[in-house]
Amino acid sequence: MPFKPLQFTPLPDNEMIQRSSTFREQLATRRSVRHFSTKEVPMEVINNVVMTASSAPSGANKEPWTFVIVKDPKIKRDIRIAAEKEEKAFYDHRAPDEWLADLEPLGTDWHKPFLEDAPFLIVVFKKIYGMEEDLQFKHYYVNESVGIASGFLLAAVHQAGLMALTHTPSPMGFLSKILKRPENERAFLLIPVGYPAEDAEVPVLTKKTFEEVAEVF
Ligand code: IYR
Repeated sequence: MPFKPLQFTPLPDNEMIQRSSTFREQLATRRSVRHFSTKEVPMEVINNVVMTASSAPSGANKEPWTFVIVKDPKIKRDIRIAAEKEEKAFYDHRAPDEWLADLEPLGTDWHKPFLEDAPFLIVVFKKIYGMEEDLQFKHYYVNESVGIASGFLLAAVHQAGLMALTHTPSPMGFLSKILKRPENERAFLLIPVGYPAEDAEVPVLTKKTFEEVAEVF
């Protein structure tokens, strides 16, 4: 593998502090929404946010992910029907009481209209191993890698001025079938992207403080 000089311009402390603070404030306004508008979003934005995600670091740079972008209303409908079937079972009997109690403040239930309303669903698949032609090769730190890429994706969607939801219907096997994924791929997250509905509301949540989430030695 050839190497090249790193392009790097150091910033003065005051500018670093200013930029990190501005970014913190911008990202702190990100919210998950569950009520999407059907308003169209340009495909180019989706292309950009997916390529931001795909710029993430990954184990041995294997980029063990596929972002399946769904805009076809018929496929979105199939996904909604299959997801709601699993979610109904989850809310009706699969979920332990403690889990349901933890979800109570979020106001979620098995109805998932956002799977049809949002103009785009980005389904993130992790590749548990690589496959080229018929040859299999190893991937490393797949969950970490795909988690980081998904974080980049959420930040990029927010930066673009749009909303996303990290949705995890459980189990997610139906997504492999509907989206015809190969044997080496497993659904990781289902992320509707779009504008919020005009009457969208979000729960009042608090975030932990620096002292609660960090330790300094
Ligand atoms: N998958 C369900 C339940 C759910 C689970 C967690 I953890 C959440 O933070 C939110 C919802 C659903 O999407 O409703």
